[in-house]
Amino acid sequence: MLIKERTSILSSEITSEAIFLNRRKLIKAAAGISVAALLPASARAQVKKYAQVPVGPYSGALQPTDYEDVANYTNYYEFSTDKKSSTVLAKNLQTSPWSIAVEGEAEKIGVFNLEDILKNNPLEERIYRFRCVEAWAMVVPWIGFPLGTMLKQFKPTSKAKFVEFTTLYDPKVMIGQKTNVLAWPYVEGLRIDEAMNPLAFLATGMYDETLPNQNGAPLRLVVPWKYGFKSIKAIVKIRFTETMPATAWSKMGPSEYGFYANV
Ligand SMILES: Nc1nc2c(c(=O)[nH]1)N[C@H]1C(S)=C(S)[C@@H](COP(=O)(O)O)O[C@H]1N2
Ligand SMILES: [Mo]
Repeated sequence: MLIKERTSILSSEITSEAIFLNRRKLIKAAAGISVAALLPASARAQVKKYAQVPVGPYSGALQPTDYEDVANYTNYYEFSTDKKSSTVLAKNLQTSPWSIAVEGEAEKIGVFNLEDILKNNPLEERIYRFRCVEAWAMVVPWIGFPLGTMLKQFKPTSKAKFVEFTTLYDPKVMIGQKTNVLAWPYVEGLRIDEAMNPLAFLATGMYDETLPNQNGAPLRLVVPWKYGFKSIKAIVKIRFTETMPATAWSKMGPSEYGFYANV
């Protein structure tokens, strides 16, 4: 598989790249200046919540990709297989209030409000080079919290060998679910030790902003050593299992998208 890494800065990116780095400096200096004014228009339009979040311990010293590229070239088959269409189509998704069902091999199961989960999981920033879309590695400053820390709060039993994640099923809004490009709802999974790896991350934001809907709001997985398809968006269910979950992509193409496919 061809991998195109965007390590060189394109001329079109220089402005926002400079703005981004400048913005970090401003944040670090806690200068009380309106940093929102420096953001690209699309980012400015979003709720600004996360400006004071500390950089996490596993971040790389990497040049972030242009925000516009990360937000406007996505894979979200619930809306469209076209990488540029989900930006508009996903605007109709209601991401608040949001609850997550926790099921299976754990002591603390039930339905939890995302807000309550966030109270127990302080946000940090992780700058990952991430296989966002096949053949395209982007460097994204994610905002969120480690997956493993959250999973432990549900006290998985010794039978919990895997974790299965499920995306919302709502074909009225997620119009791509009216087609059969994938088996809906989208399901992904990790072996429990992969899930507990400190790099595995749950994102609620990126570039100091609330996560755009097309990138998986309100909660999406980021597994930087796996192909993009593992990083499931709009999670509504987490299930601890003894057996390997049947995932949407492994049903579609088991040889190409196997459960353990690494980058
Ligand atoms: N629910 C859901 N999650 C998903 C997908 C999807 O179609 N639906 N696509 C996956 C694929 S194939 C990739 S490459 C990444 C892309 O993440 P990005 O769009 O934020 O770059 O999301 C993954 N998560
Ligand atoms: Mo992908």
